[in-house]
Amino acid sequence: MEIMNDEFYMALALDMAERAQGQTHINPVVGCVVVKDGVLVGLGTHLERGTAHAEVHALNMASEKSFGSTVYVTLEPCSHYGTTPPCSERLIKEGVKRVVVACEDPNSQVAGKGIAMLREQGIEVDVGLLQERALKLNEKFIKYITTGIPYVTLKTASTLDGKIASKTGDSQWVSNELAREQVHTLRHRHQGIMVGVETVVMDNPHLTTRLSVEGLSPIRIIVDSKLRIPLESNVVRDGLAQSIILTTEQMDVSKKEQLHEAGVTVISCGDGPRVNLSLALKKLGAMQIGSILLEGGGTLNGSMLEAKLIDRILIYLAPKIIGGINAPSSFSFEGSEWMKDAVRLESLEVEQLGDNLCISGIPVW
Ligand code: AOF
Ligand code: ZN
Repeated sequence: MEIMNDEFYMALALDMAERAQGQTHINPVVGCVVVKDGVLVGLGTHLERGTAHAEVHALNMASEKSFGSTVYVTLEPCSHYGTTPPCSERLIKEGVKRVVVACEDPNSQVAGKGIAMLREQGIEVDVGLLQERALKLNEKFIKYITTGIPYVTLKTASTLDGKIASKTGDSQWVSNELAREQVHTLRHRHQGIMVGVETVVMDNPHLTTRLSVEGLSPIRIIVDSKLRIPLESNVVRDGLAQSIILTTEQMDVSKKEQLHEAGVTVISCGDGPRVNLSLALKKLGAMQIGSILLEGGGTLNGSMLEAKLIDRILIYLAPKIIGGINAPSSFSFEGSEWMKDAVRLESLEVEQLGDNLCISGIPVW
């Protein structure tokens, strides 16, 4: 049985925020719980960018019971006039007694000012409860708001010998159904999904989110330096989500026109033979794409890794060995001469999904 204490309520606020991942655009996910005289009186979650913040929903529900209450919030209440007025001001106006905050808001417009505003008014503020969980929950938001560059999660599914397809190119399926459902949840939680043109040519995927419930499909981003993409491919024709093609000045200009007519956005990233990936991420960030799920193949995964543009790596491992000297693998790049130069992952997590494993970690650059 859960013991009732501060953590009990903060965990509820975090649970609510967790369920809203993927639907707040570049905004963070935030949960808020209001407790008065030993009972829950208000609950709120930020649901969509441009609409009420978590605290506002929770305080509206608590109404006059907000006075003298304790408020649990997963992110520092804001202090700025954004789309909505500052939450700190609202908490002060309602006369709350105590505010428990899981983590500071790294947005430079807030960054401690919200907490300071509350303390100046004599409200007791405790910061840092379940902080680690709160920071992980908003890792995408934190990267994007502090750098303007999208957070990139690399996902790959391979056999135990690191292959993502057989020597004939057969890749259906490497991982099991549970793992594949988790990947669709990941798609819902990212604003963009990125693949290389080779994947489009080989598999003609839709790159949409397909779950037993409805989900949000990410913007499809295809890296294609020469505009080799077939005009009849699903990502060009299906109209199921927006598509962006990243290319170079060496692109086929007439093809660009045709893609444009099909409703696809074509962005030139440098004049080299290959797409300048760090420039590409800057441009996507400027378009308010704050998170990208990178689904390879191996060449693009390798290039993104070499360019140090990956924030998290998720590897689904199926208990299979397929072999094939030329069978494609998760990461295809020049590679290091020495084991000491390998890219290492830290903050490792391992999850078992039936007979598959998911290994997740943060690359150390
Ligand atoms: C909070 N509670 O529920 C959220 C906060 O575009 P706006 O006006 O919604 O402002 C977004 C910024 O506000 C965002 O970058 C982050 O700093 C903060 N989000 N703050 O007190 C919330 N979603
Ligand atoms: Zn706010």
